[in-house]
Amino acid sequence: HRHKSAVLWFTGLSGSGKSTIAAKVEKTLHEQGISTYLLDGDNIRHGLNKDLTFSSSDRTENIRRIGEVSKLFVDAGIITLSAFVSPYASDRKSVRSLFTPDEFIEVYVKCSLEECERRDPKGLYKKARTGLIGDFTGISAPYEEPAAPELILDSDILSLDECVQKVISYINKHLSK
Ligand code: GGZ
Repeated sequence: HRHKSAVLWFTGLSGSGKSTIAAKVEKTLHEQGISTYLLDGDNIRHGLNKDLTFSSSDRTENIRRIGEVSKLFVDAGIITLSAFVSPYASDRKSVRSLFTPDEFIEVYVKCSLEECERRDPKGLYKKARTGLIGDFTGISAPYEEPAAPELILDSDILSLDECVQKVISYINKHLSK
């Protein structure tokens, strides 16, 4: 398969499944011989953006830089998967404006706060509830839902594989050359 490059911009609460879904989409694309790059907290917040906190202005700067990096990868012809909470609609809109309409695919990983908190894979919600972590998205900091994302993955209803399949189908339909 030949594909146009684009960024798949995964947004959603901590624990919604963004990174897990993005990683499995990436694996599936690799098996089809497509070159991809995954940007997530592990390779960005510990490197390029290690000077940034979770204040609203630092989150804005975090997303601005990630948007610019995503743009470089897309210009290099790579399908880029960016998985960040990206809680502010205006920040996501600014990133979108860097791309042509075909190149920016906003994927809302939609999961109830209740379910994210039940999963709590890193124990962060518990720390946020007890005040050990401040400005925590969903608890003490806002999450602005996307109004018109290209894709919605109901990750508290759909299985991981069903979420992955929805993304792959979208890519095959919209990005095939
Ligand atoms: C939200 C936080 C916070 C606060 C640490 N609020 O589940 P995780 O652990 O792996 O994903 C979360 C990640 C969010 O970083 P992002 O760069 O995606 O955020 S943003 O787009 O808003 O800039 C969570 C962890 O970092 N984490 N403190 N206060 N998430």
